[in-house]
Amino acid sequence: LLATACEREALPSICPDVQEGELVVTELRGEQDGSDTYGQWIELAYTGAGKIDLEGVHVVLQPGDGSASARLIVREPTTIEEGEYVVLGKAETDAPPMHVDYGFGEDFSDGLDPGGIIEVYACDVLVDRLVYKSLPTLGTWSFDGSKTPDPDANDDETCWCADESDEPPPGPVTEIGIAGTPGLENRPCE
Ligand SMILES: [Ca+2]
Repeated sequence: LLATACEREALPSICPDVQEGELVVTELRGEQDGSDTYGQWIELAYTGAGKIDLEGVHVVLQPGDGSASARLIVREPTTIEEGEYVVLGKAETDAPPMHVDYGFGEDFSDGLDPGGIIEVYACDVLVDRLVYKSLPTLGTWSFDGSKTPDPDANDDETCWCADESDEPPPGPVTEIGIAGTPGLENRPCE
């Protein structure tokens, strides 16, 4: 068998209509210490107008140690409306948990690197790029919720903080761990 036999093919024909800066990385949840079922995820805010479908969006994960990058692809229709957030989670595509909008576990089963670079592409448009240095192992790395999600402001590390709040997301509690705010506006940094 070829080493690449298990890799799924890209979807080059789908170019989502997303321009530079219209999707902004707002929150990251990496590997946790202790009991956790929320899992790892990447939250994006949509800063454009109307409603878009993210199918075909590629997210490239470049580890900070310079090792090989990974690529995950949104392979199913995943809509997001103006001012909303979408959560791409390391979960099964067919059965993501409630707080995950799209599960990328079939593309990428490793964990998020503790430090690295995340690039969001719509075909050859680099929509957003984030460099992060050290994900918290309790809760999430969170863009300051007192600021409007912005592709330039999120380049400024001082606009980020760890969200370690033990307040669960609204609704029935079905998961264990320090959740952060998946799919919701972030908490303000203090
Ligand atoms: Ca959030």
